[in-house]
Amino acid sequence: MSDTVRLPEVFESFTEARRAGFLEMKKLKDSGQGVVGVFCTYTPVEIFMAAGLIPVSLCSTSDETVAEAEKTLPRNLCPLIKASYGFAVADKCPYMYFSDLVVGETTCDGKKKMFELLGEIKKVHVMQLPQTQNTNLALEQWRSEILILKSKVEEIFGVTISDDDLRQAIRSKNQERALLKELYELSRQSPPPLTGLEQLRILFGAGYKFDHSKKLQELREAIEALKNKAASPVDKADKRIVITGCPMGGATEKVVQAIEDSGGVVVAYENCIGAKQYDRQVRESGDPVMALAQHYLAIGCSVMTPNPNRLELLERLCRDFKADGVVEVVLQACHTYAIETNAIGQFLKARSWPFLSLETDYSQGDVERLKNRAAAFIEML
Ligand code: BJ8
Repeated sequence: MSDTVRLPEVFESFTEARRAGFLEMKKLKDSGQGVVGVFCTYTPVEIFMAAGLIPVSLCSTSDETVAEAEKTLPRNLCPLIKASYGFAVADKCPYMYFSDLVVGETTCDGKKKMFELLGEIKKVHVMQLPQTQNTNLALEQWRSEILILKSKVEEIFGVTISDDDLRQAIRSKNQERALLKELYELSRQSPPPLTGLEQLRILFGAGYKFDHSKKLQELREAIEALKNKAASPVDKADKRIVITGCPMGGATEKVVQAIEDSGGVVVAYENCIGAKQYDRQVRESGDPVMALAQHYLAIGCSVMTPNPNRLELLERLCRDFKADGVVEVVLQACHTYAIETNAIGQFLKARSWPFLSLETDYSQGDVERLKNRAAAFIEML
């Protein structure tokens, strides 16, 4: 890669954020800062921000502790769940260690049962997430769950969260969403100014920067640097791929690598590392708790039935990013995403977008198979 296409230095700090964040978090803890560990995009993190707490993602993305987890959990379980639990029992995740409270939701069956076990070693609060989106009952239930979470946080941390605190947190988080969206939307260009792997690492790293205003400033700098880049690292002829499916980062970079080693470039992530989190803003007017309830309940995850919002977002991304094809990543034993595969394939076929679904886990044992399948798919585009 020549100097003109190499990413500017500001990006290094995003790539290194998860590791560097360990030390930063230790310093924050030493100064008395409260920390809340979270697992899912449905978690209304504004509640913690409004309370002056730091939310941090606990979803582990390596297979380092899967064997440890399998002493308790079944082998035939999603690697994300096994890794998350494994890091907790093995006491190997500093973010889990530093979390004063862990918040989970009743999303998939595996996760909600894992939270019961996690509750034996950490202070855990589980939000009862409705399984459907478009009813008043579901919205009211989710709003009540957010109010329960708010009370729980106030009680545990001895704070009071006012509506104004919530409005301020909503504005701050919206700024972050807008900047991350602006950044990944630069990949609408042809060729995009960064590879899909670089985009993934920035999106992933942004979750491990705990000084919010500094993070926003760094994102602005990163966007400027990308806009001013003299040349792209991507060949204009590379096939433009939108990724959908389970959350990614860490070990699952191997899928992006396989695509980008085969003449493709990932331009957008529909999943929880990307657009699913940052595409929409929380409404800044009216009752802030209702605004949070409406925003989070509308996330298009396969744990919802039915799940039309995933299709709406996926179609929009395919059009906006001029996709040549869609690759779905399904983590092994994730039944809800695996069952949606067929409907997603039909939906895309009806719109003439080629589709490939890849099942994987956090091991490196299937790298060759992924490469072969990605290469065959891209060759056909
Ligand atoms: S909003 S995608 S982060 S639930 S853990 S469902 S992979 S079997 S992670 Fe998720 Fe929230 Fe939805 Fe996003 Fe499947 Fe594994 Fe369950 Fe998973």
